This record gives sequence, structure tokens and C-alpha cells, in this order.
Amino acid sequence: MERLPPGQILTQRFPILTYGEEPEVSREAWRFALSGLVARPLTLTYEELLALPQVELTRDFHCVTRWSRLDVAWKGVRVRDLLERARPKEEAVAALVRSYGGYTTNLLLEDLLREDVILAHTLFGQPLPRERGGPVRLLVPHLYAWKSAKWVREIELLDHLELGFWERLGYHWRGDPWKEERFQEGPIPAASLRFRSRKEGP
Ligand SMILES: Nc1nc2c(c(=O)[nH]1)N[C@H]1C(S)=C(S)[C@@H](COP(=O)(O)O)O[C@H]1N2
Ligand SMILES: [Mo]
Repeated sequence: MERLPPGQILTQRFPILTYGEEPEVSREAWRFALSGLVARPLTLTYEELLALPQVELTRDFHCVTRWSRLDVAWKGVRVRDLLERARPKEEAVAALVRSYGGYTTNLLLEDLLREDVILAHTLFGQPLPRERGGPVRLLVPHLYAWKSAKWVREIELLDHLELGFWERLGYHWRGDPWKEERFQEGPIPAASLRFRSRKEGP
């Protein structure tokens, strides 16, 4: 199977890409919240995250600026497991992810439910370094890497799509590298705004 999505170039390096200041968040201070349209909002400390069932996975990493790095080894906790505990309400269709430092990105709930979407705290067997988003980042390996929010702080479930930082600046609302969804061309399809249009429709 082809491993390199269209228009991507393989790199042996693993560049660090951060927009703006790198936040400093200690393990002790780190808190994560699963909020919004859930029956049971959830908050986690770093210690509590480590006490949950852990998964290890190796995935390729595709940046929209056209570099791809193969076989990155992560360890963390499935977001799906956290969602199961928090119990999304029926009208939840999307999420806005917030990071320490102010970065945001949007995702569909169905993308967060994939089994290889994790809150990652370990990279190649080492605690996730600060510049990589340590202590904890989101990993969404099936979408462009701008979705993998470093220094993740909150996932808020919503009944509509609220665009994140790069998406508001013109990046694609979803960002599938296999479909080369780099930039948003034209309006966002209504199907992705399903719940809002149902409520606001005729
Ligand atoms: N909080 C935050 N998360 C972020 C970014 C950022 O600037 N801030 N950059 C994104 C982009 S564009 C990419 S390609 C990856 C890069 O991750 P890396 O620095 O570990 O290679 O992080 C993503 N997550
Ligand atoms: Mo990126």
C-alpha cells in the first residue's frame, strides 16, 4: 500500500512546527477537560491519564507543508475511551480542541472516535518533550498534523462546526491528506453542519 499521500515529500527528519510561543506546562499543572455536549463532563490530571488503559501505536505523520515522517511511535490514552466515559449527547457532531497557549483546531466527533486517536504522553519511549507538545498532545494520525494539537487542554463537543486557528485562516475544515484537503476551496459542505442546519432550518 502507498504510504505517502499525494503531494507529500518523505523526510527522515522530524521537524518541529509551532506557531508562536511554546507554552510551558508542567505535569503537575496540566489539566485536561472533556466538556460541552456530554452527559458527564470529565477532567483529568497527568497522573489520572497514566492510570487509564494505555495504547501504543506507530503511525505516519503528514504535515500540510508537504513533509511526511514515517513510523512515529506514540503511547497514550484513546480519546474514544474518554468519550465513552463522558457520554456525548445525541446532538454532538463536532469538537473544538483547545491548547495551552491559545491554539485551537476543529474535528468531527466521528474523527475523534477513531481508535488510533489518542492523548499522547510518550514519543519513541520517552516522555513527550515540551517542544512536541509535552506533557500531553492530541494525535490524529489520519488527518494532517495541524489537527494533532500540542499542549492539549480541552476538547469541547458542539452541535455545529466551529473552526480552529488554521481553519479560520483558510485551511481545510477537515484535512484528509489522502484527499489533499489542504485549503478550503468553496463553502463547507452542509452535511458537516448537520445538526445546526436541522435546528435552524425550516
Ligand atoms: N498547540 C499547537 N499545536 C500544534 C501546532 C501549533 O503551532 N500549536 N502546530 C501543528 C502543526 S502545523 C504540525 S505539523 C504539528 C507539528 O508537530 P511537531 O512539532 O511535533 O512536529 O503540530 C500541530 N500542533
Ligand atoms: Mo503542519
